[in-house]
Amino acid sequence: MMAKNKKKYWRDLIVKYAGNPIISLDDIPQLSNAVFNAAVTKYQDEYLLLLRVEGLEGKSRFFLARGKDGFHFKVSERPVMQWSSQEPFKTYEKRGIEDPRITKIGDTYYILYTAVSHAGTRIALAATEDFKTFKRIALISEPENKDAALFPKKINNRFVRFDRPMAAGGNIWISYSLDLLYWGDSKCVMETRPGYWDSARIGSGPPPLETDKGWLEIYHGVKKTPSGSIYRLGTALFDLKDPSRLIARCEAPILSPREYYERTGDVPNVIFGCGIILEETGEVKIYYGAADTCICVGLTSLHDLLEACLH
Ligand code: BMA
Repeated sequence: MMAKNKKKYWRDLIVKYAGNPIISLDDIPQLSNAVFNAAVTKYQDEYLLLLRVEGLEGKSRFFLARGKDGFHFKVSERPVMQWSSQEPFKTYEKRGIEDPRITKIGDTYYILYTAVSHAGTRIALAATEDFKTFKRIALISEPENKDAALFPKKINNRFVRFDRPMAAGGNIWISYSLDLLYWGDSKCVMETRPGYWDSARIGSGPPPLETDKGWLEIYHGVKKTPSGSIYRLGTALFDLKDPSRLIARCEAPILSPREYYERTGDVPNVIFGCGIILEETGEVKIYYGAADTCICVGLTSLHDLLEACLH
């Protein structure tokens, strides 16, 4: 066991909240298998998490958790979104819905999530204005695509998203749309790096943050080892006017699985971030799933994230 005061030379940029995990299976009011990969937003005077909860049968649905301080949450009694019973969603959500990301545009909170079926994974779009009624809008990709993060505003009159088609290992792409329904003009914007911690696969995390240095994206990178994959988080910066142009990318990850709850679970050694909150003070909270088993939060600042990316 490590001596209590031993300096942690391997400490990451992101500081893990001492009360992690903030949500685990015991907090879910229905018998379930795991809770992980939550989207986050602020609504009225609360933090809301849209939680991916995997049931005992193995399929995921979304519960909603509410909290006042960003660290303590109460989970809804029932799921707020299940796999759909209405076509065309019914066919493509037969194996559940996963990994939501929330983006607010105007008064609407858009939810991009992964629809899972025998046909593979597709990106799906839903929306809510009050977190009581959730309306499905469309399936917006072909298979195999997932990890979609919608930008919080239109750029040159078009909606913009990052996504991750499962080709050539798994790289991050950008696509554009006039109406959120039909997407195109797609380009590969960031690739895996041989020899690096993000050598096997990468995918976008939370919706990009607009900063004066560019669009800041927290992404996950996967490295394959003889005993399985390791999922970590990193930063990348894209041009404000042309978000397909990568300006900078971190060398080292900003968050790695090191704690027991990140190393041990249904899928070991996983940190998977779908949610980010930038506070008015410049503090950043990153919500992440740990080991596909529980939800944690990590803390840093916008300044430090940009520094890590640029230098
Ligand atoms: C990814 C997604 C995530 C999951 C991660 C680690 O491909 O399926 O939902 O957390 O793998 O298992």
